[in-house]
Amino acid sequence: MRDIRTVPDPRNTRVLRLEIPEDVSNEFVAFCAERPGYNRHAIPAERTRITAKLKKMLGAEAINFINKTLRDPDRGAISMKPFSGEVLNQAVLSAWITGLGYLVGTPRCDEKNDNLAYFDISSDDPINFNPDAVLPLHTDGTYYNGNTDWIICGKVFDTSTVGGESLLLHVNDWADYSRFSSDEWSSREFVFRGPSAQDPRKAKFGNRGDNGALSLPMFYSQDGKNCVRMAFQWVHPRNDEEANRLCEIFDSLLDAQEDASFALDVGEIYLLDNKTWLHGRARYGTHQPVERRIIRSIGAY
Ligand SMILES: O=C(O)CCC(=O)C(=O)O
Ligand SMILES: [Fe+2]
Repeated sequence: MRDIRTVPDPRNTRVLRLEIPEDVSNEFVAFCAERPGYNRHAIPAERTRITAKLKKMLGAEAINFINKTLRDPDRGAISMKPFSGEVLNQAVLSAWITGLGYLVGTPRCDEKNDNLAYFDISSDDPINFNPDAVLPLHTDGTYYNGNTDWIICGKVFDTSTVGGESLLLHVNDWADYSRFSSDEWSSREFVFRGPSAQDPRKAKFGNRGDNGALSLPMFYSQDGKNCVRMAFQWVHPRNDEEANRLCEIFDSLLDAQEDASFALDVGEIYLLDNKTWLHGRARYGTHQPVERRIIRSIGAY
C-alpha cells in the first residue's frame, strides 16, 4: 500500500485534500493505456476491473478515510489532483472518477450505461454562453426520486484562468441556513420538476430516470446532518408566496457565493456530500475565450 497523505485544502478549511503520489497516477495511466479501444468506464465489466485496480492502489486506509470524510457532517468534501500535464486525458480521468464512485457507493448510470455527464462551456456557443451568468449554488438530483448522496466533478480541460471558478458552500457556512431551516416556511414542500426524457439536454447530460416531479421540503435534517435540496431551474412555485420565498433564498445564495470560490485546476476532482454542500460556478465576465469541460458522476452511498 502506498503512502497517501491528506492535508487541509487551502481553498476551504472543511475540504480535505488527498495527495496522490506520482507512481500511483502513473500506474493507473498505464493500466488505462492497456485497453484504449473503447469507452471503458461505460462497460460494466470494465467498471468492475477499474474499481478493483483503484481499490488496490489506494489501499484500505485511504478508502476508509475518503468514506469517513464524505459522511462527516462538518466535512463531507475531498479534493485531489491525480493527473496533470501529459498524462491527463479524458479516459484516465473518467476511469478514476468511475472507480472512486464505486468505492464510496453506487454511481447512477444513464440509459447508455454511462455513469458520467459531460458539461461543456464554449464562448463560441452564442446561445448558451452568457459571460455574465453564474451557475448558482445548487445541489444535484433535486427532481430524482431517490438518493443523490454524493457528486464527483473533474475538470478535463479549461482554457481560462480567470472567471468561471467552481463554487462550493457547506450549509454550516451559509449564514441564512439556520433561519431558512427553522422559520414557519422551513418544512413546506416545494415542487421539483426537471426536463422531460425528450429534452435535448437529457440526450447530452444522460437520461438517468430522473424526469418525474417531486414535492419535498428544501431544508431538512438526516443522519445528524443539516441538509438542503436546492435547484433554481427545477423548483416551480405554485403561487406568489412560494415564488417570493424562493427568490429570497436565491438572493441569499448569491450573497453567500462571495465566500465560496474554489478554483479548480485542470485534472482536479472534488467529491462532495450532495446534501450538506452546494456547488456552482462563478461568472466569466470579460475573460474569454472559454473552452471548458467538466465530467460528473452522481450516486448513492
Ligand atoms: O460547471 C460546473 O462547474 C458545475 C456543473 C454542475 O453543476 C454539475 O456538474 O452538476
Ligand atoms: Fe450541479
